[in-house]
Amino acid sequence: SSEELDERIRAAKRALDKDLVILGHHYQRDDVIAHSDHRGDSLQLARIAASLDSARYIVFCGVHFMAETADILTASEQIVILPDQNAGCSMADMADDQEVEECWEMITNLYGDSIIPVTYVNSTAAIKSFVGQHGGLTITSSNAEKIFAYALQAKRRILFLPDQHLGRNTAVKFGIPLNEMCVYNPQQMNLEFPYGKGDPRVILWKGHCSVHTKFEPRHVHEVRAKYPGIRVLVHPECMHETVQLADENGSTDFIIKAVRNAPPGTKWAIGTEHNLVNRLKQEHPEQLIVSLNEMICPCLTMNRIDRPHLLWSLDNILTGKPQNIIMVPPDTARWAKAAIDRMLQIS
Ligand code: CIZ
Ligand code: SF4
Repeated sequence: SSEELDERIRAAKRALDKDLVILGHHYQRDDVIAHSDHRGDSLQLARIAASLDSARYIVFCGVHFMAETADILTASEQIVILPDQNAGCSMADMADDQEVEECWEMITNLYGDSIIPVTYVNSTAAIKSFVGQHGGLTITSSNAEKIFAYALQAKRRILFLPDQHLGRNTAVKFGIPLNEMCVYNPQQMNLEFPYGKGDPRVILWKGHCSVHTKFEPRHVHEVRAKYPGIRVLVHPECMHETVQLADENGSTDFIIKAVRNAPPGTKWAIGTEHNLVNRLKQEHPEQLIVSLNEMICPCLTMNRIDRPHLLWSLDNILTGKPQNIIMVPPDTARWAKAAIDRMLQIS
């Protein structure tokens, strides 16, 4: 039964005691978050992972690239476990290292050494490593503006991986015109100029989040018609046109704080992952909170992590046979860490 499952997870946690830390991303199911020792967004969890020097086992309830980052930032004797190996991220999987090599060759032929590569943390360790090797750095949605400012000072152009929307929305905040952004299409191996052809300052990889792109401009119009005075709050992984119409946009942490700091009676339509919107709804009954798109599903890969997988992971540790260990090869990890460390120093 459900109570039995919770009790078995609690018992396993007690048995492992200080040897275990469970990290939970804000997009996880409520019943998994209930068992996490720390919850956070990807930047917060990366920082927490880096500070955990005593825990031998880190069970990461989130997606694959986040567990890779935790492995990169923790000591070599610490073991990072992802309860379901199939919990990937469709956005991260939209850029593979071979394709990025091809892109880099093409754009450096066109624009010489005027380009700095920047990758969203939602990318594989191999992509972070490529970026680290080419003098670039990682970025999260909560430090995007600081990192962009740094990158634009370092070079004339940015190659932004793998989320075109976060890249475009951040570049707009810097006053870069839409026609000075192009999109690299890895299937066609060419540059597209969806908003007209200027001299590109930002080359956006043609990737997207399958969850956040489901919030469309029409949803903003519909929700405003239905709830007069409602504030629309979205994540910058949403399309530019949606972000432009919203009242506010920002990272997971920004969204949580905006709600936490709002007075009772505030009305919000939130455009981000379903589990997080639902949790905010439960935690703030004094406000009216709706999803910007009520038809949306949770992030399917985040949702793969459930209590049976969590318990299975803990039981495997207890029997001395940990499974689903995430181990980034040392060479990849070294360069990926260089890209992450540059970001952590700046943000
Ligand atoms: O996976 C995502 O979409 C996000 C926003 C992760 C994070 O924690 O920044
Ligand atoms: Fe990836 Fe989007 Fe899911 Fe985040 S919400 S893990 S970016 S697919």
